[in-house]
Amino acid sequence: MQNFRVYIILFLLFPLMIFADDGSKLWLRFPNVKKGISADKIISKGKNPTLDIAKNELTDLWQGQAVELRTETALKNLKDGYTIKSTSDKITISSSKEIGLLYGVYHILRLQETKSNLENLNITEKPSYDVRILNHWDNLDGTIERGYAGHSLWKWEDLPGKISPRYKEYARANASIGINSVVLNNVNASPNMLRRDYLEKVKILADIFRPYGIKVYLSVNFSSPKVLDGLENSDPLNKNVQNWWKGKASEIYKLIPDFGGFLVKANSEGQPGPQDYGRTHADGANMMADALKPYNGIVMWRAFVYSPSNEDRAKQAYLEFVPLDGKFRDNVIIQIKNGPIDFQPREAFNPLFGALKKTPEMVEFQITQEYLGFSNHVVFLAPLFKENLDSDTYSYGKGSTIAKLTDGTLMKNKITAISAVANIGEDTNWTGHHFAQANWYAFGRLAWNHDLSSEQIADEWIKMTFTDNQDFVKPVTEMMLSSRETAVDYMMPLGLHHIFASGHHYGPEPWGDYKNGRPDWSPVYYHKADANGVGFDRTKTGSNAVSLYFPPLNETYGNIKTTPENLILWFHHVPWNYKMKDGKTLWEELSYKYDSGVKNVRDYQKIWDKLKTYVDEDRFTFVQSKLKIQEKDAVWWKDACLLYFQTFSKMPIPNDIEKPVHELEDLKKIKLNMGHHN
Ligand code: GCW
Repeated sequence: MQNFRVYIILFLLFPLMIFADDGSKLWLRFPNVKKGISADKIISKGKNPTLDIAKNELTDLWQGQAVELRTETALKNLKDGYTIKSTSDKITISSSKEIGLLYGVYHILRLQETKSNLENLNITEKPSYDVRILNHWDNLDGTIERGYAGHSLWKWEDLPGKISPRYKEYARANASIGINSVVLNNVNASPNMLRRDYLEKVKILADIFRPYGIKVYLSVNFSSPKVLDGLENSDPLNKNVQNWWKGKASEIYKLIPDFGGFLVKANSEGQPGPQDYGRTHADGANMMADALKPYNGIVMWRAFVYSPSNEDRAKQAYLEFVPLDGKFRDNVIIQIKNGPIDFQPREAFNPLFGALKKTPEMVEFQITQEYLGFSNHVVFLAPLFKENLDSDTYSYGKGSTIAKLTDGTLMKNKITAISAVANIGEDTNWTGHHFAQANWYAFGRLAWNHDLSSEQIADEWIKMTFTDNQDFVKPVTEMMLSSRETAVDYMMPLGLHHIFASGHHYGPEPWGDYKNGRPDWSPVYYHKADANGVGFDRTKTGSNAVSLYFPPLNETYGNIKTTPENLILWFHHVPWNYKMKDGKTLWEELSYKYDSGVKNVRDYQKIWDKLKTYVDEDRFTFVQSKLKIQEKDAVWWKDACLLYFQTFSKMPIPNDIEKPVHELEDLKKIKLNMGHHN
C-alpha cells in the first residue's frame, strides 16, 4: 500500500519532471532530440580534439543527413569561418581550421533547432572580429564585481586538482556562439593572479577551453613586479621591471603556449599605472607588449580613465589618449567603453572612436546589468550593442561606423577585437535571469557577425531557449526588442545619465550629492537640475565635449534643435518649458517617458502571463516573479525622478499619467545594503 502511494505520487509528478527546466542548458536544450546520427554518417579525416567535439555533437544531436567535415587550406581568408553546402544526401562543412568545422556544426544545429530550411544550403561565414572576448570581473576570492548570478564559476581553491564540470559546459556554450577568448579575472586585478600557483590553475582552465577554440587572457595589476617580487618600483622604464615582465611572460607561455595576453586597467579608479612614475599609458602598454611580442600575445589597454578634475568626465579618455596616437606597439589595442561615461542605459558614443588613426581600437560592452536592474530586469541588450556599432563617427567621412572602424574595414588593423563584461556566475541558470542569457548569446552572435539584426538574434534565441511556436515567439520578440528602450524610459530618458544610487548602482538617487566624496560620482554632477532646467551643457557654452566629435556631429550635437531628443539632456541644459518636437514641454515629455516605461513593464507582465502554456512551470514562475520586481522598480524610478525633478521645475505632473504612489522623503531614506565603493 505504502509503495503504491509512492508510485501514484511519482506518476503524477512525472510530467513536471520532464518539463521542468532550470535554465542550465541555456540555448543548447534540444528538447526533442534523443540521439543524433550514427558515427558512420560522418565523413572526416584526421584526429583532433576539436574535431572530436564536432563529431560528438553530431552523433548526440544532429537529426539530418550525413555530414562531411573537411579542412581546406584554400579557405584561409575566412579565418575561423566556414562554408556549408548541402545536397539531398549530404551536408559538407569546410574550413581551414578545425574550430571552423565546430562552428559550422553549431550553425547547422541552430538551423535544426530554429526549424530553418535545410535544403540547398550554400553558406559562407567569416567572423567580423578576430578576438571575440568575454571579460570576467571575477575576483580570486570567488566574488564577482558587478556580478548578479552568484559566485564565480572559477573555483580557485579547488584548482588545479579538482575540476568542475561547468568549465567544459561554459566553453561549449561560448563555442556555440563563436566566442573564442576569455579574460578570467577582474580588471581591478589582484597581483596574485600572476603568482606561480595561480598560473598553474589558469593552465588547467586553458587546457579545458582549448579544444573549444578558446584562448585565455588575464587582467594584470600594474604594480605586480613590486608587490609580488619586491622590486624597487614598477616603473615601465626601469630595466628590472621590464625584465620582470619578460620573465613572467616566458613563465606563462611555458605553461600555456597559446596564452592570449593581458587586459589592463591602469591609473583608473585608484588602480596603479605608469603615471605613478610620470610615464604615459603608451610607456606602460609598450613595456607589456614587448614582453608578450615573442609569443604573439597582445595587450588590451583600457581607455576607461578619468579623475576628479574640472574637466568633464566625458572628455577625459579622449584628451588622455589622442596625444598618444602612433606611440603604441603594434600588438596593443585600446579597449574603449561604448560610451564616454560608464555603461549607462543610453550614452552618446565615445568620441575616442575614430579619433585614433594609428592605433587599433576595440569596443567594451557590459553584458552584466550593473546599470540596468541587475539580474532582476528583462533588458535585451542587442539593440544597445547595435546602436553603438552602427553609430557613424564620420572619422573617415560618412559611413565610418564604429563597426567598420573596429573590424578592420576602414583601418587595416592587425588586431581586430570586441569585448564585453560577462554576466555569468555559478547560478544554475548561469546569468541570474533566464532572459539575461539572451545578452550573453547576443554578444557572441554580434561579435561573430555585427550585421545581424537584433530581431534575428532574439528570434534564434527564443526558439532555441523556449519554443518555436509563433504564438510565443512573436510577443516575446516584441517584449525583448522594446525592453531596452523601456528601461531607458523608466530610468533615464532623454539623455539623463548616472542618477543611480551610489555604490551599488541599483535604483534611483537623483538627489545624490557627495560633497565629501568624488563629485564625479554624484548624480547632481550629471543632471545639473536647477530652477531653469535640467541636463549637462556639453556645448561651447559648457564643457564643449561636442567639439571632440567629427563634423558634422559637433554641429549636430552642439545645436539643441538638431540633437536627437533621446540625447538632448546629455548635450544640453534644457529649460523646463522648452518645446519638444511633439509640442510638449520638456517637463511634460519627461513625465510621459517615465510613465510609458512603467506601462510597458506592466504590458510585459500581461504578455508573459498569457504564455503560461508554452513554458515549463519553473521558468514561467521565475520570470513572472522577476517581472513583478521590475514593475515595482520602474514605479520607484518614476516616482523618485519625477518628484525630485519637480522640486526644480515646480510644474504639475500631467493629469493623465498615474500619480506617484511614494513620498519623495521616504524614497530618499531607502538605503540598500549592497556594498561597493562608487
Ligand atoms: O562601471 C564601473 C564599475 C566598476 C568597474 C569600473 C571599470 C571594474 O562601477 O565596478 O570596475 O567601471 O570598468 O573599471
